[in-house]
Amino acid sequence: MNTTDTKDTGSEVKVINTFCAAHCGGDCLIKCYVKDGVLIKVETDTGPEPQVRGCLKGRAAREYVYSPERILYPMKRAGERGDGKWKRITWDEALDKIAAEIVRVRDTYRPVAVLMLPGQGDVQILHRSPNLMTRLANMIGLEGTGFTTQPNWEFKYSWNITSYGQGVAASQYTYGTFHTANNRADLVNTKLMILWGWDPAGMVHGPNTTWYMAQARERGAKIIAVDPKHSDTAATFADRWIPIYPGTDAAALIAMAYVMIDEDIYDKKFIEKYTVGFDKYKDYVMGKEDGVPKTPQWAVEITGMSAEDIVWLAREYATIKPAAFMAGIAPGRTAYGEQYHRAAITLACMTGNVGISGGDAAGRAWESVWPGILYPLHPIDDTLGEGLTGPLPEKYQKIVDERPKRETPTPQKPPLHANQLPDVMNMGIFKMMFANAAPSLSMWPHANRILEAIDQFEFIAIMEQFPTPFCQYADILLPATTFFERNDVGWGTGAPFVGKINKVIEPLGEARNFIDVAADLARRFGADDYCTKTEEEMLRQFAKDAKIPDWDEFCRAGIYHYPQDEPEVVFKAQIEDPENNPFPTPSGKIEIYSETIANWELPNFPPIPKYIETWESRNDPLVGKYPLQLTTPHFKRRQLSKQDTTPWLREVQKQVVRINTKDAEERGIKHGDEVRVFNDRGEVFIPARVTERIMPGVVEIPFGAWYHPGKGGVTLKENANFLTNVPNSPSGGMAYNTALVQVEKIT
Ligand SMILES: Nc1nc2c(c(=O)[nH]1)N[C@H]1C(S)=C(S)[C@@H](COP(=O)(O)OP(=O)(O)OC[C@H]3O[C@@H](n4cnc5c(=O)[nH]c(N)nc54)[C@H](O)[C@@H]3O)O[C@H]1N2
Ligand SMILES: Nc1nc2c(c(=O)[nH]1)N[C@H]1C(S)=C(S)[C@@H](COP(=O)(O)OP(=O)(O)OC[C@H]3O[C@@H](n4cnc5c(=O)[nH]c(N)nc54)[C@H](O)[C@@H]3O)O[C@H]1N2
Ligand SMILES: [Mo]
Repeated sequence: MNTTDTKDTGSEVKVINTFCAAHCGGDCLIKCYVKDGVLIKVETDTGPEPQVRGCLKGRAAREYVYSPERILYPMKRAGERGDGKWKRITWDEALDKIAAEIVRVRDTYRPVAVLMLPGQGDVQILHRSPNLMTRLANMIGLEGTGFTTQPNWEFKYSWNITSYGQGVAASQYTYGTFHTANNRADLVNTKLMILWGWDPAGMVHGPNTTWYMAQARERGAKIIAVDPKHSDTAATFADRWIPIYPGTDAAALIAMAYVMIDEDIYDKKFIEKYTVGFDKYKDYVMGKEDGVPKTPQWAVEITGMSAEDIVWLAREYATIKPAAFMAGIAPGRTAYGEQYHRAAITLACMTGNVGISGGDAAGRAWESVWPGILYPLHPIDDTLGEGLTGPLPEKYQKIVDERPKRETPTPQKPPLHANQLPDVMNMGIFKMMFANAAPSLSMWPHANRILEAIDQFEFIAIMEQFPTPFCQYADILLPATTFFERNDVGWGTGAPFVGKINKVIEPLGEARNFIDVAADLARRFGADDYCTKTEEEMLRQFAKDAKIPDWDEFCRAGIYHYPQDEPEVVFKAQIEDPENNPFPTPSGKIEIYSETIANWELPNFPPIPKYIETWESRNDPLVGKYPLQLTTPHFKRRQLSKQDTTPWLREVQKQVVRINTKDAEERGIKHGDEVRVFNDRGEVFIPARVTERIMPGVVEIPFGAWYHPGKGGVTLKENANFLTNVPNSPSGGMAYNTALVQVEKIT
């Protein structure tokens, strides 16, 4: 931490570097100027390269942290649920009440009636709600009962990964791991970049991604975007934009494989040496298996792409080397999205782009080095610090030990899919809920299910930073700190560094950390050892495990870069020396045909990549009523639902439905008109952006909106998740981008 004098007042201004824990993967350095305990200015990295420069969201931090909307005190409901009327109470009153309700509900009904609902919130190591909530549940006799905690979103434990379940499963069963991306810095070495549903100009996707893209382009790389929308990345970087109907990506990729086989322009040596099962795939692609050759013409009707474009793209990818196929995770967030990811990986093999600099393995293009496989970051699986891992009360330990464990995202033994939770809520099994950083109304598909279930709860307590629409249904609200008010550790997404989240200001009002609240609650149940070490002791241990040489310097700089001669290239060892470095699959090779998947015998999860038509596709009879395909992507100026109400950010981008000029004309809709977007699951009221930057037949509403100003405060009217659909893809992944809707002008 630096201390300087300001010339104007002579009072002391401290400069504290901290690390942005926002859930966008930017992982940026935030330089905070603090005077008299107040954050007065925010800058970003101005140090030597590689700088990790913050985006608009991080730089708007002051408006967020000091927002007049923040929940600052414990409060209890003072009107009907949903009225938004509150009365301030003390922390003791609030926690006594929550503890009493847990005991009442646990003992009157059964432990499973207490729903402990943790969300991810900010991305960090120590203050991670799921682990902390699970430990609390374990300590007070709630665990082991099946439904008590929302399954953790991490691969190893969960029966759901909201962001990229399909991508993780595809990578896991094809490569044997889901760490499939090169360090982002390696992008500068590519000659061709295919951005398949990948929009890092909006979604960040790791520190400095667009900076590396700019360098690649300056060196002459060709960039092509395949996406239903002309995204900001396509507009800024791409030589060509090729629109495609949502959920049909596998068909396009399979047709590209057809072209490569038909024209004999694929890398046979690579296929032979490093993969298994290509013959079976070839039989399917060429039509030997089912009598349908997957020609470019076959894919035209399905995808909306022209045959010429498919042929052109296949030739470009097969002949320009090295080429990075950046397989976005949004096309995977569809019904049967696993097939898209598996088909993309297969193309990366057919073009020999795996394990080489400037190439890409075409697994999910997301934070692949997380949690530190390629550099020595403390494995996130063990994120509970030592001070948080003591024994449980004996009578509960047995239940936890006997609980069925799940090791894979296979559909075989689901305890409960996160997506089923709202339906289970509606069954009246839960009688109370304690939520922290909770996945909210703006996050779940078919969100009306949650509103319908609210009355099933006799008691709801929510710990939050902001009074989200979900909070309006709470009986007790608890104020949470932001990451500016606590210490933690974060990490670079696809970049070899670890960040130090430094406490910049004291907690506002009576905001607290969940660890401390959980410890206080556990104490009310007679457990004094919820957490036995201090924040600093635990973080110092993490730093030691992560091989960070100098703790004080780490705290001062806010970041530690691991020395690297050149960017990591994933699977380099497997490609250069396969004898000694087999892929971590059962066969030791890349499994285009997967025996593991075959053994599941699931009709919609074939062992080779295949195109499977989604539900609510353009051929569904439902198009008579709801003719438009809806995508619900993330939003540049928000972090998921967070910061939706930050005024500076609201000025940047408006929440709208994008609709193509042709579709708008047919409906008499003009740019800026208020429209109703609806289907059988719900409706959304939102202004229209009439544009050529989305293809005809597709409309887009970014998810995460919860606030609509000027209409009486909090409303949910722009929330895309009233329209999305519930079923999961076979891997357990969410299908947020598979839904049909109609749009009409509000007259
Ligand atoms: N600014 C910001 N950054 C974020 C986030 C945020 O909320 N805000 N969220 C973070 C999180 S948690 C995640 S998981 C990631 C999400 O990152 P992504 O999933 O990559 O982001 P999206 O914006 O949903 O989608 C990216 C692109 O995919 C396109 N797309 C949608 N459906 C399809 C399809 O079926 N086929 C094809 N070819 N393209 C399709 C969209 O039009 C969009 O241009 O972003 C992270 N980064
Ligand atoms: N339709 C559609 N829906 C989607 C997606 C999509 O693409 N389309 N994407 C999905 C994806 S990839 C994701 S990751 C999820 C994310 O969905 P959510 O988990 O709901 O994401 P957030 O909005 O980040 O966080 C939820 C709440 O946590 C609070 N919070 C943040 N930090 C803290 C903290 O330290 N303490 C406490 N107590 N509260 C905190 C925030 O204020 C916020 O209200 O959404 C999913 N939903
Ligand atoms: Mo996500």
